[in-house]
Amino acid sequence: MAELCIVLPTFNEADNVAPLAQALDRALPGIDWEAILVDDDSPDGTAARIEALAHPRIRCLLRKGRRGLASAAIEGFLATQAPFVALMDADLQHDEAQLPAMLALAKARELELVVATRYAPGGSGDGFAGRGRAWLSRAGSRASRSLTRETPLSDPMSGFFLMRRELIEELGPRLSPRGYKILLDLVASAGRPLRAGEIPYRFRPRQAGSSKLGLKVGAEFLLLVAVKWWKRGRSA
Ligand SMILES: Nc1nc2c(ncn2[C@@H]2O[C@H](COP(=O)(O)OP(=O)(O)O)[C@@H](O)[C@H]2O)c(=O)[nH]1
Ligand SMILES: [Mg+2]
Repeated sequence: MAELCIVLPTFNEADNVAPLAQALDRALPGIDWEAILVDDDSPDGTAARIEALAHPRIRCLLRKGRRGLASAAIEGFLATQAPFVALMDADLQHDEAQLPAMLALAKARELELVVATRYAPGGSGDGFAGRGRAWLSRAGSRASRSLTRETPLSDPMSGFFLMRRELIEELGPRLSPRGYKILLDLVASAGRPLRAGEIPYRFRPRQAGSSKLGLKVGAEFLLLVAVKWWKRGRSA
C-alpha cells in the first residue's frame, strides 16, 4: 500500500500531464507513493493523456458533470488508503521536490499537517502571473490569518500541503465542497489547534495552459474573508 497519495485536481491540464509524471518520478525515489488526478472531464482531453501514461503509480479519477476545486480535492483524499495525503496543482507551480521533506517532517514531529509556504524565509511567490494576483494572495493571506489564529500559518491560502488522512476523515464532513481555498477551510473549521508545520518553497510560473482561478475569484474570496472577519469582530 502506498504511504503517500498526492491528489492533483485537473481542469484542462493536458500538456502538463507528462511533465508532471516525470517530475513526480524524479522527486520521490525511495517513497511508496501514488497520485490521483481528479479530472472534471476536461474538454482538452486531460483524462485520456493520463490513461495514455499507463503509469503504475498514477491514476485518473474522472468526474462527469461536475466542477470545482475543493470537491475534487476532497474526493481525491477519500479515494485512497494511504496514511498521508498531499494536495498539489497539476500545473507545476508547486515544487514537488519538497514532498519528501514534508513527509519526513510530518513523521518526525508527528504533525497532522505540513504546509508548503511561499511566505516564510526561503519561500517566494514570484510565480504569480500578474501583480494583481500576487497582491490578492498576500492580502488574502493576511486576512485569513485572523481566521486561523488557533493554528498559526504563514500561508493559510497555500494550495500545496500534506496531512494525515485521519484529519480529512475528521474534518471532511465540515468542509465546503465549493470554493477553492481548502486549507483555510480545513484549519478554520477544525475548532481546535492543529499540530502543524511548514516548509518554505518557491512558487513557480505555470507550465502550460491557463489559470482557472482568475482575479474575479480572488476578489470574491477576499470579500468573503472580510465579511467573516467583520462579523467575528462584532460578536467578540
Ligand atoms: N478537477 C478540477 N480541477 C480544477 C478546477 N479548477 C481548477 N482546477 C485545478 O486546480 C489547480 C489550481 O488551479 P489553477 O488554475 O492553477 O489556479 P491558480 O494556481 O490559483 O492560478 C490546477 O491543477 C487546475 O487544473 C475544477 O473545477 N475541477
Ligand atoms: Mg496553478
